[in-house]
Amino acid sequence: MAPRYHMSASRELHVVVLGAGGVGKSCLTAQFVHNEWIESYDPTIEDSYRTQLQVDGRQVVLEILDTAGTEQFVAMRDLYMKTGQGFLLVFSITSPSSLTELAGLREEIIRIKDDENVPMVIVGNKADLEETRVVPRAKGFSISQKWGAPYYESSARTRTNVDEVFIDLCRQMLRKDDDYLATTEADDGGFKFDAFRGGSHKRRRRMRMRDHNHQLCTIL
Ligand SMILES: Nc1nc2c(ncn2[C@@H]2O[C@H](COP(=O)(O)OP(=O)(O)OP(=O)(O)O)[C@@H](O)[C@H]2O)c(=O)[nH]1
Ligand SMILES: [Mg+2]
Repeated sequence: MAPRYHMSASRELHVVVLGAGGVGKSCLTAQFVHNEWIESYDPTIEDSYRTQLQVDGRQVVLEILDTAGTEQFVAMRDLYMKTGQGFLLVFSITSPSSLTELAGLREEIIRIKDDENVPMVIVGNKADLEETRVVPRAKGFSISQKWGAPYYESSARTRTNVDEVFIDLCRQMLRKDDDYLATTEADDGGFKFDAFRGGSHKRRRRMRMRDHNHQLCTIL
């Protein structure tokens, strides 16, 4: 039987937005949370936002951490990679090095969380700048397939695919949580509460096998 206790309650999910400096992390977050476009560039140290939304009829509270792309501000990385449950890996389609940088970030997340199936979405931002595109859509897509994560091209300027990337990530995080709760219920044959989500290594490894379903490329 499906666990009833978390279907009605609001779920709190921790999202971390990562990527090189200037790719549009703050603009994507500001569009998603406040529906506003920011033209100026003010490098982030670290900002967090809290917002509520419905995903597939379920109430979700998102805690979004907008991180620093600039090297000098990255000291907190380990900590937020540990606490984050889902990651938006953002690059700019106008900067090939920003895509290259994502590989290292992804490896770090996997290492720190000791989990190869962390919810992630790969985002090629600034898709409105088609005339200065240097990363072909096919390249972004093939990397995301290799990583087993969905790929979206977005524009914070035109608000294209902004909601979609956050909602996709929410779905992945909810599914992972549901899987975990179902696994612990099946293991122990009884009622388990959310507080058990931290889980043991053994359980996390088992979940890895169950989560392998992304082949998505979403274009404009
Ligand atoms: N044309 C266009 N410009 C964008 C887009 N997203 C962001 N920008 C611009 O790019 C610059 C940097 O955007 P930010 O969102 O501050 O970049 P960031 O990734 O948060 O940068 P850091 O905080 O330094 O890591 C700003 O001038 C934005 O206006 C986009 O989708 N299209
Ligand atoms: Mg920023």
